[in-house]
Amino acid sequence: MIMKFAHIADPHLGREQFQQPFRYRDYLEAFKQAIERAIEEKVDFILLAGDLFHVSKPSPRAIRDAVEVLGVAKKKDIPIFAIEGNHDKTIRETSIYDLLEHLGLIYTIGIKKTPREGEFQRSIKKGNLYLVYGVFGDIEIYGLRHNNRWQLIKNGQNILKTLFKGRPNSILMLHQAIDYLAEGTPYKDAFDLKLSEIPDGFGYYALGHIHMKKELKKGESGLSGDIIYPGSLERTEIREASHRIVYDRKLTLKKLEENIKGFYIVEDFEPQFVEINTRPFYNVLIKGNSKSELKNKVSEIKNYVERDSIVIITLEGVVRGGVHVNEFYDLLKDWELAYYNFNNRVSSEAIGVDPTKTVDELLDEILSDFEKEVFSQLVSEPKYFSEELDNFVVWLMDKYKHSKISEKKGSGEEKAEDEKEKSRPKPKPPKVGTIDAWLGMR
Ligand SMILES: [Mn+2]
Repeated sequence: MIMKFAHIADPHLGREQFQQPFRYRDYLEAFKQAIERAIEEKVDFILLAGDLFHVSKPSPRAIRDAVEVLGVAKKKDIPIFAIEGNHDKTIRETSIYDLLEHLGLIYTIGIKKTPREGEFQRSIKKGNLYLVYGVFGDIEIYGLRHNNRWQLIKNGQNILKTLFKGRPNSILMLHQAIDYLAEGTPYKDAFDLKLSEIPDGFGYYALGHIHMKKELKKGESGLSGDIIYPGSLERTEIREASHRIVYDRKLTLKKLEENIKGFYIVEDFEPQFVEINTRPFYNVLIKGNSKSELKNKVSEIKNYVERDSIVIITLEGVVRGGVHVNEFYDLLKDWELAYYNFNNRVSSEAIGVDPTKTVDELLDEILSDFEKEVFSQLVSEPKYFSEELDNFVVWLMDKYKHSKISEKKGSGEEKAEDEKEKSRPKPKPPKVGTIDAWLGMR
């Protein structure tokens, strides 16, 4: 039997990017397209590799829309196997995924308090808990919801390699950033796993989390299967733009083929990317050394951007007295764009920094590795950061042994947490070094 499945990741349903209602619809439309294309392709099942929703408590509207789209696959008897991502996981016992599972719309896999046994799910007892995995014919689908690095690698023990043993007809689904594939993404310095930490033996590795399409063929990684990130279904930040315009001396327009959006159809473990239609998104850089030069150049962009697109313009240069973006808004108001905005990087005079350096490079010089680590974790995990603070500190101390970090507790960080977080009981410290201790913390 030829086995065929769809691998979808990071729909982020419910997100209203730029606080624009039309972006809610764009994100939903992208998800609908992916599910419909998967059905047209007559897949046997669908993998949903995390971040179905943008937040762990989605709005009633986002839940309703998700139920409707997932219901289309259910009507065709196509099972959907899912894991929670960092955006939609919760530390509570039930999540929105449980509701969807209860409605028969998805099958969740990972560590559970109760076993699942049925046509598409099996369980293996692990201590007091169960490792639930998906089954379709002779295919087995293993996976875990998103975990932080300090949860996956504890005291040198690799939880994934302890939990999972691959077989040729099995799939491993994870929502994590792998260092080797994180180049050019926000996870470059904040990866969760090294390539060497991925358990070998699976026929396919279905990843989510990195929002750009990435492929690592088995021949290149030395692993038994391809590692694939389909990327998010919609453009979630400026670096995922569809087009780049740079207007310095002359104007250049480039379609960013590497930022193509879509998902994978995988036939007998051979992945094939399927593009979906998304709204054009222009990342524009305009350089000039007077207000009038900048204004003229902004006006000229009109001939290069499509109607109903998103346009983000960064203004750069040295202008006496600086510029205010308010003076530029009116220039674009008749272009019939869906949304536009400006970043102002114009300085009023030459300042003592190297103008050839990017903001990222400058931050790189200012911040220590330790500070960068803390910031990146705070950005990607604000909510759970405090819950796992103890483990995080241990992991961090280990990583930066040479730096002198005070281990004193009860610092300002804890006071800054909101009341709800404070009243929530802190997790009991785990007995380190055993898989049961790790599972017991879930
Ligand atoms: Mn995501």
